[in-house]
Amino acid sequence: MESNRTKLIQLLSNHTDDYISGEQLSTALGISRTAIWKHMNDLKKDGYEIEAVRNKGYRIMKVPTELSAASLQWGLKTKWLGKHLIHRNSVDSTQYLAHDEARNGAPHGTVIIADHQTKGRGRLRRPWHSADQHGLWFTIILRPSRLEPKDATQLTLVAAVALAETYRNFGVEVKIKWPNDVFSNHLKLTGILTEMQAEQDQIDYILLGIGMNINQSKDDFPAELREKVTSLKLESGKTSDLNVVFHDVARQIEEKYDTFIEEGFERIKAEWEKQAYQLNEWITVKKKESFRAKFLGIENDGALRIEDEFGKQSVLYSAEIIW
Ligand code: BT5
Repeated sequence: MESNRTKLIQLLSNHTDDYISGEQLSTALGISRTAIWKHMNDLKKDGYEIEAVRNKGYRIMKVPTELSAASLQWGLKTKWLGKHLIHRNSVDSTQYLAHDEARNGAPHGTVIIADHQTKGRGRLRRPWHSADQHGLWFTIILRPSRLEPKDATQLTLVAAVALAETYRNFGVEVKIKWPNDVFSNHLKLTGILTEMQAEQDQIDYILLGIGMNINQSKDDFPAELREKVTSLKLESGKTSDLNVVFHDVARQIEEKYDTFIEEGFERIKAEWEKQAYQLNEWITVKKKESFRAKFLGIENDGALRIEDEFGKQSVLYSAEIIW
């Protein structure tokens, strides 16, 4: 379900060094030249600088750095992820909007993204701080046709491996903390929230919610979080264009997801373990009671394997870990 707008963005982004005529655009999209002209005006409103030259056509001179559906799709080199994309300046939570969109039939790969969330949330309804235009707060709607509900939690780990790849591309080394955090220098850089709607053995949709701290300084975080969190800027020393980071992370997630669906979890698991936070170290596991255990790795289904002080091994599906 690619919109004309998406197709137009793609055509224009393939022609940044030369002009593309209104005629060519209208043939490629199957819409009138007037409709093209209207789209161009919308792009200008989104902050694009467009040069229009008689007898030559259009050329984009400058792409905005603010987030918009157009800027997020501009230069997006994915096959299916983000082809359908909804951007809002402010939402309660991209997860809520994604649930609504998914229930209304939004296709696989739909991205819901916002500059700001007023009720961003983590697991167990913990709040997620989503500073305005300082991070990427987005949810991907996935409709895997060949995945059993019991394996859906693996997607959190798939996403974490993809995120680690993106941070590396931006010069930051990270560790993945089971089950859903990406850490840098012992500070939380990103959180992942995976939610599923399924009936018996059939997944209807999965929402992969990702919160990436990008351009925050320490003061942009509430006081109670400052000692525990970090951002790409704090780690790399550079301010990043949110659009550019999104393009990279979308590609990484698509690639890892496709590998996961086609080849299964094995390869992702190996990549995950290579970057695991505190692998083979002692951690505190909090269930009914707290106990010390050594973190040995993850299972094929994504569960956590530990060994207690007496050498007894066990597998955890959900637990609070004090790292
Ligand atoms: C998570 O939960 O880490 C999952 C966060 C997912 C956020 C995304 S943003 C897009 C989408 N829409 C949403 O509404 N949510 C998703 P959890 O493991 O429960 O961690 C939550 C804890 O992280 C909080 O209790 C805080 O201690 C801490 N925290 C809150 N905001 C943070 C931030 N911006 N950066 C780092 N840590 C934060």
